[in-house]
Amino acid sequence: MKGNTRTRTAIAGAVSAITILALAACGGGDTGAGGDSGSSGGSSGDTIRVGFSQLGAESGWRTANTESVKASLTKDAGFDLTFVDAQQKQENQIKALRDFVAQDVDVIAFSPVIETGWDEVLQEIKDSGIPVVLVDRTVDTTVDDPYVTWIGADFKQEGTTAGEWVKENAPDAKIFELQGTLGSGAQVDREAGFGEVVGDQIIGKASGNFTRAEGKTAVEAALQAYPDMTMIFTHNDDMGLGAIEAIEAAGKVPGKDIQIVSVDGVRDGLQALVDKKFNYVVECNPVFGDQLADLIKKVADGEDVPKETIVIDKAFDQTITQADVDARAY
Ligand code: GYE
Repeated sequence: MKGNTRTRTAIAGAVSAITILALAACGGGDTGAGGDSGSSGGSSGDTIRVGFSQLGAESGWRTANTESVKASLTKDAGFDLTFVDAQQKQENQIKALRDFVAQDVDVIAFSPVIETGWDEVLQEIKDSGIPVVLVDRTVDTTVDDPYVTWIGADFKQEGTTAGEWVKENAPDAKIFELQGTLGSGAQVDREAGFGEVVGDQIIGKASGNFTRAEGKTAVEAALQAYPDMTMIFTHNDDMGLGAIEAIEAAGKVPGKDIQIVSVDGVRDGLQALVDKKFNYVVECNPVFGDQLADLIKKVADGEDVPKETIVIDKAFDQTITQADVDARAY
């Protein structure tokens, strides 16, 4: 049901405050309850077998997220990780999830490429008794209580933050919206948040599937279809970088003739901001492997975890410096 996604959005603010405190407590206070992995109950002291279905490798964000997950779920940290890349295909993810059930892993983690279409496999996982940790994107399902915990960003807030910058800095802009993978949590919620603030300025939309190549193609077509556009709101940096190529090929100046507002904040995106080709970037932080590892450990041990952990984002304008970009870890 829609409930999962909508509920998450509605209580995001309250949950993030609670979660930040919880994370601070874990980071600093490992001497107590969570720290003694050798002697307490559950799977403490044992290797935790994790099946992780990553949705793809479509963007700089995704690459950084995969690296972060792999760097945290290591053998040394007590994990036996099976990592499967679904290449942005839901059927590949469903197959991977069924394989994890057959392997009887301790915990299944996955980042769903789109929100719907998971009912059957989520029910199968539930029947197997294996706990699910949902990562990054969200699901929209009829299955009751489909996951133990979710970690990711507040996509709707990211869209709202982008919209507020536009409202303040370019209230007359005619905007083309470059959408991510249609039906993905990141697309649905960023679009909703942005639309609530500056929906009346949008003159057209099309999807670039979160990739640079498809973003470029979509903008080539949009430049023909909407010759009066003065701004692109892109749901990620990679598509925005493709947009730069299309705009320059059409003899226009990105960042001036056509402003670009983006989400993610990967190094190439921030470089485009320093180069004045992007105008504003809302961060979506992909580096949460350590928090994920913590959650998975607790889930495997049967400890209580928050239903949601919201990863904190920032935003950048053109005052960012080259030194800031060079210091970026991803
Ligand atoms: O913004 C985009 C990636 O789900 C937050 O997916 C993620 C999005 C991210 O392809 O670059």
